[in-house]
Amino acid sequence: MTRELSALQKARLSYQPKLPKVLKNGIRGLSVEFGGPTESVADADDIKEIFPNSYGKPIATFKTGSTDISNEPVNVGVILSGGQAPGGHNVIAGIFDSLKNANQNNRLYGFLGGPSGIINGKYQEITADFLAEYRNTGGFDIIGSGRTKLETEDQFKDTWNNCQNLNISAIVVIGGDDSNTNAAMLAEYFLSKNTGIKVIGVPKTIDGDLKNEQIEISFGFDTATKTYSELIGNIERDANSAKKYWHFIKLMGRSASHVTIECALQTHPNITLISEEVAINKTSLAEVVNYMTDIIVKRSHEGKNFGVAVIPEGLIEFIPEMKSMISNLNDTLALIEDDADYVKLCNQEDKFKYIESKLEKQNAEIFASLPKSIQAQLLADRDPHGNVQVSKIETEKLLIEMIQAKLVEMKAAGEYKGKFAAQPHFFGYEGRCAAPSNFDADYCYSLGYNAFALAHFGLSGYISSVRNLTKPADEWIAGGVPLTMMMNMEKRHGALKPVIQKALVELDGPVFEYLKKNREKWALEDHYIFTGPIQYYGPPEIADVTTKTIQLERT
Ligand code: FBP
Repeated sequence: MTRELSALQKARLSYQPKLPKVLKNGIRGLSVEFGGPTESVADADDIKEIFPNSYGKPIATFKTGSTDISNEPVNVGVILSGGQAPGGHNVIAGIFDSLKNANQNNRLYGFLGGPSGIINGKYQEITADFLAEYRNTGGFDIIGSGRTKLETEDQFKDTWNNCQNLNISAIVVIGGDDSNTNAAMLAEYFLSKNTGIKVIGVPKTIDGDLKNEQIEISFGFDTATKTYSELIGNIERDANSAKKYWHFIKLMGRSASHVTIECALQTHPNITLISEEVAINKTSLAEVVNYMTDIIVKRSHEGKNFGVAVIPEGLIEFIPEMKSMISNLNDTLALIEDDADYVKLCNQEDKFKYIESKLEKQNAEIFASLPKSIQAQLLADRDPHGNVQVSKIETEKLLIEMIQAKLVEMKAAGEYKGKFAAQPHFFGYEGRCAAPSNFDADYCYSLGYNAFALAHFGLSGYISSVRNLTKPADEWIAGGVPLTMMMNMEKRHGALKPVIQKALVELDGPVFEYLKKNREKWALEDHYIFTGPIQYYGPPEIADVTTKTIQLERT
């Protein structure tokens, strides 16, 4: 079946992504340099014990050189894992071009539906023709994705069997922090069994929280934040035209507020909440409401009964009393999962009451004070990695409800005379499958190309690293970072587990500093910026420019 394509879609298929100069001659033109041994970001003793074979490996950097390639073809497997992020197809295109450049007989197999595909042995061979219609496109539909956690001996054995069946010598896991934790576990297992199968991770997530000195940005963050910023700008213009609504926009980003802060820097909304700031200041929910209400009232004194507020989706987990309640809730849910008294309850109300009765007193009171809808959202299933699904919690509506109630009180006390009409929004899924910006198209292709190079040099338990990203692609630096370097121990499903540490917004960093310096001005005066849609063609300062975050952090 031939698909109908728009003119832009057709043009994007033939876009040739840029590569760092060092990778341009393929694997043959490379040599690798190593740094010293590395340590995990925290909990070194535990991580070392869990990863005896892969712990402490050095950082690898590719240099121009030369290397031999045997005539023996190699087979590589790839999985897309976790939430969609723009550019995933280009990572696969990069791996494919890199391995075919090394040897036309090399093969690439895509496992279907995420990590479960590699356990169940469901795959699709990626051929040039098959790949052609996915180049530079958004989405993960080429092979699908999933959130299965790889952790049991049986899963590892099945994975090994399936790799042997296809004679696979390297697996590339394209994923976020949890998926790269899977990659680290799998790499350790393969090393412990002397399988010779290498595992390489690729840093994906629109959340932007998989980063460190060597991983400057996770792919998809650039395109997703540009997409949301376009929408926020459109809403700002609508708010400023109609002058009758407050728009409360929740933005994706499960824990960290990188998406929110980047969009704020791009669009200058009137209110920007940053979860990390709320956590450090131990701001209560009531204080968050007071802060927002204060701005709403001040604007109304100037006749402005409208505005735009951006809210990170992870906020609820960073408000201290909510955090403690959610953690108590997580432990309780893990405990009562098989509790016969709980399981037999059919009525939602009875279930809520039962759970409430198991919580510590203070947490039970907080839980009980929340609207029923929010209670139900807090109790929704955790994802396979034990995370609360914050995308399902309507924090924006909770805040609207609480602010509304406060304004009613203030009106009665004669402290507020304005009108408050609010529109809730949630931008998340709108941006995760957008056609990758030039930056993400180039970055992803390079990450994929580089991932095969790392496997070729025999490295395993590494994440593909392409950095120096504020410079033109030619000057990008390619190499690999050991996954154990990024790990620490965290509580999941009620037990301590090794996981990749999320990078949160640094409150003493230049990005937050910029927001802090400007947010008062943006609150009362209107400094809205209308970024417009992503541009794929045109002058580089419009079409190739990347995020404000990386520019502030790296220049
Ligand atoms: P990843 O960490 O896997 O990239 O996913 C992040 C994310 O996009 C979050 O921003 C969001 O909270 C979550 O996925 C939504 O998950 P789902 O796709 O399962 O609804």
